[in-house]
Amino acid sequence: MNNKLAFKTTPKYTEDAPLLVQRPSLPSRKKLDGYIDQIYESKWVTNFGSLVKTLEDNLRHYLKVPYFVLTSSGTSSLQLALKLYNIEKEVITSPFTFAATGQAINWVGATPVYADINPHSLALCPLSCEQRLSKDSQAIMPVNIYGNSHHNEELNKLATNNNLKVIYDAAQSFGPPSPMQRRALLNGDAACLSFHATKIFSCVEGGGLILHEESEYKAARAMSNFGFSADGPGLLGTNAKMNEFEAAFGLASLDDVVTNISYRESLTRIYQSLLSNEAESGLVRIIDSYNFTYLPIMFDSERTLLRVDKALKRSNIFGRRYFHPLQPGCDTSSVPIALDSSERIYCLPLHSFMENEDVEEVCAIVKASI
Ligand code: T4K
Repeated sequence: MNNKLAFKTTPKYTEDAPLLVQRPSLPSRKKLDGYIDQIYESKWVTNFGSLVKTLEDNLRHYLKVPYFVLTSSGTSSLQLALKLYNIEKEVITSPFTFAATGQAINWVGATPVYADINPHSLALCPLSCEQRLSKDSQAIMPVNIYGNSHHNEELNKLATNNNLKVIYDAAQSFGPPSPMQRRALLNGDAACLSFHATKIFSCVEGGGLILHEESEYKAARAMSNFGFSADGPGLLGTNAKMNEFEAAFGLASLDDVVTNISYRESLTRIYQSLLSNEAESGLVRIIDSYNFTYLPIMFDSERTLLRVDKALKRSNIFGRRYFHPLQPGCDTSSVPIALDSSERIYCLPLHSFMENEDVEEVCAIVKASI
């Protein structure tokens, strides 16, 4: 092979430098170092230090929510919320979600009952939830999939009419206030956010719990710290605290969230434009992600999805089947829309380290292998 040709066919991504579905957004080193210096000066590294308190306050203001508890992960936020309301029987939820949703319910000794999703929004379907109600139903846990929250008002109404708690799995819902964000975070009793490295706002690991009552805020705060409280002992606790280093990462990252979201929005627009012919002819459907954390596309069949995935992998590009398979223990025959969606949904790479040319590269392969 002549050298010119060899150069031309050198792949853009390699095994050592692949294009991944997500990459963490990293804050400025200078800003982060400033916060780390504060930790070294205070010699206070965990157990509600000043950076955790500052980040908790800043996030409460940023999100415009009444009460906010910073936690160690999205999963621990879900567990705390379930424990806070003494949920130990049935929780109706979506089977089309990350493993943590069903696991948190099982972990507190309750039972997830899976309802189907809406084919357009891919979120929990209120009618299907209603059909799953039983004498043991205690809560509904809608999942704000890709940050979206289309049916939350109806779900909240259903819960109120049936005396159920509503705990949002809002792990994917971080973003500045907007109608979609308000619906995602504020309609129910509690909403649980994740600040994992792959989220639009990250503390490396971390999460948050949004509540509406001061008494619940105090209880959840105490429960996140072994149940210790100024009002005396009595609550069953765990260790779900964030530490000062994670809070430093969060504080240094918070200013960049809006820039990150708009950068990802610009990449999303390029994806939409390059795949518009395929979308118009029904070969793919590009699903909205309100805060541009994900780039989910639905193929016409699982066969197409697998063919595209294989072609991308050959070029060291790694999308992900968020979310496939459905939650373990789910009777898939009772949730046909979730099953069908999960077989055809695929998230293409989308993160702050990508350039326009990366999107062009991905789309060229998708178009060629559809
Ligand atoms: N509920 C829902 C609906 C959720 O989506 C999640 C989390 C939760 C609850 C629970 O929240 P947390 O307890 O996690 O706070 C990732 C995340 O770990 C997980 O937080 C997230 N959902 C889920 C959707 O995505 P995996 O198993 O896909 O992660 P992993 O390690 O394969 O990483 C994904 C991509 O990011 C890979 O391409 C590698 C890349 N990556 C990852 C890390 C950690 C990096 O480039 N750098 C990194 O540091 O779950």
